[in-house]
Amino acid sequence: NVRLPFVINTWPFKVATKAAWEAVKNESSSALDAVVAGCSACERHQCDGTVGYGGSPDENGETTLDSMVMDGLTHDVGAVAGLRFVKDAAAVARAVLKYTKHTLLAGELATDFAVDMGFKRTNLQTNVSREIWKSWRQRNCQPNYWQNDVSPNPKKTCGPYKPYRTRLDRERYNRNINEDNHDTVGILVIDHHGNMAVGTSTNGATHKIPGRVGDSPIMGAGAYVDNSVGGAAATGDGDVMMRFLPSFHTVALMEAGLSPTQACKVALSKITKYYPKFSGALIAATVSGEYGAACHGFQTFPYCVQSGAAGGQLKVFNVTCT
Ligand code: SD4
Repeated sequence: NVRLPFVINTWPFKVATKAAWEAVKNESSSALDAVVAGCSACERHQCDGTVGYGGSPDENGETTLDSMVMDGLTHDVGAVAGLRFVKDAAAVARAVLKYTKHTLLAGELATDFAVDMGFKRTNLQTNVSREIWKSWRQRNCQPNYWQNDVSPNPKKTCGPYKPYRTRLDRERYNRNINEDNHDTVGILVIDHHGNMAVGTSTNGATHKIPGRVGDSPIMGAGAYVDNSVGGAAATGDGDVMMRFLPSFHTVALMEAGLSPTQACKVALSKITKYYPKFSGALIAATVSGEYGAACHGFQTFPYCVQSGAAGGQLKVFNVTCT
């Protein structure tokens, strides 16, 4: 098939496209390995500071990683959520897929698994992430956020959080997710044999409450693929998006006959009905290499495509958002 192989990914993360393309170029390589190669390249390059180590510090200043990979041929999935102290989230997600019967491992115990699998335990903080965290703390740990501490030297801590959060709190939190700190890499690959795989990798939302997991490692939300139809991947405000399983929905809509672009638009419109101010985007492709994207809440959404159909040329497209 002259259209193959095929790579599409969110945002102008060419480093991810190129790595996935290089990995899938030769006949023997698999879509799944190419997805991991693409995500791993972004993790190493800290794409936009929102993928990999040293970005999006949580309220304690720690960077944790979310990632999933899914194989469209077998329907196998591996994922990690809130992975601590390990840089290679996508490769660990693949290890979950390959070497366990489980689908999703979370937090510190996912780290233990990763270390058992030979991944290095290391600090994910950098000077940059420490600075982001420090300036956020200075801006946000106002006296009214302090604990009711009557000692002469009250401890300046943020929180503690009440079990409820007001609508206003939530809107303020959602405003933290904007065009400056939003970028999950989501990659979809079709290999020479027509097999598809998808994957995501992100360090989530900046200043998140420790323990928060986004949409990216949740199958059907962050990404989804079915070899007989196609696949999709999402980026944006994961707290909202995961409530609608937009990647699964997009694939279901393509199965019902919609084009990838139409399917992405309809899946997003389901979300905007309830959350008109949310921001997010979807990319999608059918198993025959037809592709598209849609977005809401940003001005434009760039995404990358590299395919046999275009002679292996890497192209960046820009979608205007609703
Ligand atoms: C999250 N969806 O954790 C991710 C972040 C992201 O574009 O994609 N931003 O909510």
